[in-house]
Amino acid sequence: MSEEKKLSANEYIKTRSNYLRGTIAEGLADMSTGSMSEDDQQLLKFHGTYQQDDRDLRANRRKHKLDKAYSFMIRIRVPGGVATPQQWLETDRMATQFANGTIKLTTRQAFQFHGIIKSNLKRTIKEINQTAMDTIAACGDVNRNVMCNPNPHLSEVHAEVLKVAQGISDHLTPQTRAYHEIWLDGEKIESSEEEVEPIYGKTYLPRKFKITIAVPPSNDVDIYANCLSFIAIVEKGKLLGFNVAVGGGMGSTHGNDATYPRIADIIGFCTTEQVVDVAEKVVLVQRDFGDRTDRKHSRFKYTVDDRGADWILAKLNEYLGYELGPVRPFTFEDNGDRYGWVEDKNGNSHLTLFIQGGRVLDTESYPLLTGLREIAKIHDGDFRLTANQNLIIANISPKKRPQIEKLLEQYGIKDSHEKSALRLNSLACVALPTCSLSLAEAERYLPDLLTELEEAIEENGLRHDAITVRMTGCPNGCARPFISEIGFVGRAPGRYNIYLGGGFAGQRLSKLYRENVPGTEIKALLAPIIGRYAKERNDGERFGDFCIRAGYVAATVQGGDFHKNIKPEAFATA
Ligand code: SRM
Ligand code: SF4
Repeated sequence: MSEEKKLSANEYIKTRSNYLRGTIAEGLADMSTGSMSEDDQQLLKFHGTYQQDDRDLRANRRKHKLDKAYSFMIRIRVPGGVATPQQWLETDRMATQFANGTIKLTTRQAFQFHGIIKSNLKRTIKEINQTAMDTIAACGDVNRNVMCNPNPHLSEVHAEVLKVAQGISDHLTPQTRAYHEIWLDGEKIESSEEEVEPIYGKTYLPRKFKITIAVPPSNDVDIYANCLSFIAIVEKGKLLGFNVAVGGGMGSTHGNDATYPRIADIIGFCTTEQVVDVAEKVVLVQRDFGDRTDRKHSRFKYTVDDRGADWILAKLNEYLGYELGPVRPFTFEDNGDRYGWVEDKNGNSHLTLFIQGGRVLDTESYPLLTGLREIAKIHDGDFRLTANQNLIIANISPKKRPQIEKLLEQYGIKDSHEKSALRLNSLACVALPTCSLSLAEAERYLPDLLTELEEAIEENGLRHDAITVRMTGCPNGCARPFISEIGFVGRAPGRYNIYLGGGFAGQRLSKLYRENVPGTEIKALLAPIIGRYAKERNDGERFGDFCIRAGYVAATVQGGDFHKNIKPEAFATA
């Protein structure tokens, strides 16, 4: 990168932060305001929390000359998405006591709380740590929550792969004592000379970094959207090692073609023993060569695109001191979850529940939070968060299953997945009212839009045909909309860009089909395409593939052509 270019403002904030301390401790103690200083807001992300305000209340508060209704979002790391019943119960308690009474299951297998006021922030983070979970590096310019295929019925391989995910997570966790000092009343170190941050250094990474591990044929963790992915290669039930994929990502900005989503490149193979080393060295390549001058160009996907996957592989081999092996064959079938009950060979049962928008809460007609609380009280297995914002009640012993089935019935959770395959394959990001970047609704609107689209689905006999559909309130892509078959991306209040043609297994990017469409017109636009798909599809043809064959959109081969060839000739037939 050009040396004359000025570093981005965040680089200076990190440099002068004394390993992420800034003035966070002082800011927390200042009760004259519910907010934190601008610089500390950036640093707080590394500690797993974001300052937000309730956007539903903004206009009214402005009218009455009141400050914004500030509160904090906390993200809890759950490597591989596995939580014990005790951790679930504590998460539920804190959500009710300190947050807005809901638990958000995120698209990266983590928990989120919303609506924590400043005076409760420290106490909540401290109590999270008392449950053997943490929030450090849940956000910020570091490696985030490491994802992993959560299907426990693949128990032997899964257990091994999960251990690998947790190993990567531990190895890449920042070493600064700041987290302990600020939140856990840990002893203060005398001077920053004593501080060691061996992997990241003083300025950490140029931008956030994301790692995942998939076990084919399931791509439920969406490896193509991650900075670094490991694809388990399993032969005859034995884990041989992992293919290594680099440079995926979703974020883009409307109207800025220099930003685009990108599909990861698969560059080699490593053994299980090498994984942590490979993860560290890929992180070091990004630390040393990522763009620190422009945060819109600083994700690893741009480093890979600018320098080329071959260059990255050569540099990685140099950092490793050995070479990755050749890529091994594998197949992904889909990127969704498998709902309902499944039993493993040990006789334990696992139930995957559909959690709309990943939001666990009680409503009058659906007391999900309470029901799961009662289940957690007697559950002798664990809970697994999926990357599709769903929940697996896992490893239920034969003894407990009848009791759990009774509770599922009592709280109306039993049939959580008796829904159209369209809905079961849907994802929505948080968006309004908490996300400061959202341009339109997502989590609060997608359920209703799906109800409208389900009319077209039912009319055409497609209730059981899976089509992936994802909505985000802005093009940052938190629900990975650019690799779904139908993507809705917020453009302005009530208006969305519609993207079509993504790959069913998350292996291909979509393409813009229509821009800035009012929500009220979406069904009319999509119903004819759904109708033609039902009548004209080839055997086994997926909706995304059909949209390309029928000429609604051109195929997007790689991020660089995401904005190109928007209108194929056959566009007019839509
Ligand atoms: Fe995200 C920023 C929510 C997964 C790309 N994301 C945000 C913030 C923190 C908004 C902000 O910066 O102020 C959102 C908080 C909303 C709220 O009120 O809670 C937010 N992101 C989420 C979650 C909760 C969405 C959800 O509904 O589940 C997901 C939390 C994951 C986790 O547990 O760590 C979430 N975000 C993702 C993903 C999906 C993934 O990682 O698989 C992506 C796309 C993949 C990628 O990173 O490329 C994603 N989030 C972004 C971006 C765009 C980054 C970029 O490359 O440009 C931003 C904005 C930014 O970083 O500047 C962002
Ligand atoms: Fe917010 Fe945009 Fe992410 Fe949705 S996609 S949570 S609106 S940043």
